Amino acid sequence: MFDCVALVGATGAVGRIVLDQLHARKFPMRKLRLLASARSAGTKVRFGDEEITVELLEPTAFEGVDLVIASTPDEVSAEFAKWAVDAGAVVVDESAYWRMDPSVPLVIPEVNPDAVNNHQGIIASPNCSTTQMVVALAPIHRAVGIRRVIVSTYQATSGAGLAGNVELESSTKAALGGEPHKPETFQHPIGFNLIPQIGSEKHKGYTSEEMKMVYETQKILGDDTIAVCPTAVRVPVAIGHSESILIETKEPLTAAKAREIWEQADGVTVVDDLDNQSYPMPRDCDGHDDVFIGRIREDISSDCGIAFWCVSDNLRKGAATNAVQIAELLARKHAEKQQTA
Ligand code: 2RA
Repeated sequence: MFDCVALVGATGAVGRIVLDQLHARKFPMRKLRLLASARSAGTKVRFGDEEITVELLEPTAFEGVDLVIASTPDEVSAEFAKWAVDAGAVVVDESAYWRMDPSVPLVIPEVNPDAVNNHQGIIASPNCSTTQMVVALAPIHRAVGIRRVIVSTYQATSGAGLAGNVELESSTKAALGGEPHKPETFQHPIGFNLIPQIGSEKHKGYTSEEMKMVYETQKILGDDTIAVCPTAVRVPVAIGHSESILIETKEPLTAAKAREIWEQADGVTVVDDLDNQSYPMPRDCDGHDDVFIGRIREDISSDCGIAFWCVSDNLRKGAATNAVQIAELLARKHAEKQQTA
């Protein structure tokens, strides 16, 4: 059991779910501290029957902390993670800042749990759009090898934080009322619209969000020969990222075999019965921790491909749940160490 766990960013969209998960999953800790910027410091936050006062995130804040779970903007993580590591804590970080650092493991517990053993104080949790895709790809890659992935995402507004959902509502209301609407969080009005840009230009016309799906997939699967061609699109859905994915496999794979592999995979629920209009949809996946897969088909344009549809709650498996699962891996290792000490 950890003596003290700190949650950085407890008042954000993901931080709130981390809190719920720590409570619901009875995370093994004696004390929980909440840390945030001056704007939220002093706020009281409910944790089960307790009320915890948010403390200021500052260099001396990590004294006596064993484990940190953090959901903050990249620039905040760049600064505070070192304070925490210097104070002897291990940091599970959800920002993008550390993900591609070669000394930082990038972990999805169902896919590469052993990577946590190589940490040097910081463990990163992948981007939401990558996480759900890689949970789906990993068992297929293990079975027959994946050569190439073509993916289009349909990403919920909550991926941009609480402000994203506020803007979904205001933009939709403005459109319904025939009022003008000036977007602040997104590049264009999101109500009744699709925006084929998430992030900014990063590489050869691909956005930062799209290139995360390339680099992070290769790092987690430990195979930089896997080619990924992504298109990331923001859609007017509050919670739940959806992805249309085509994988080119190294060996032929039938749709029936792919379905069987996914039915046995950890963290995956198959919902796939087209005749009965049954397939994953964001409204059904909201509030669930699994990655949902449906519309499983053989690629009719090639001999070695599987097409499918994948949906997951971006705030849960895409962020909070994955971070808490990494923390649970660390807690198990910590308990083993305490037993042998
Ligand atoms: C988004 N993937 O949906 C991002 C959040 N990390 O905007």
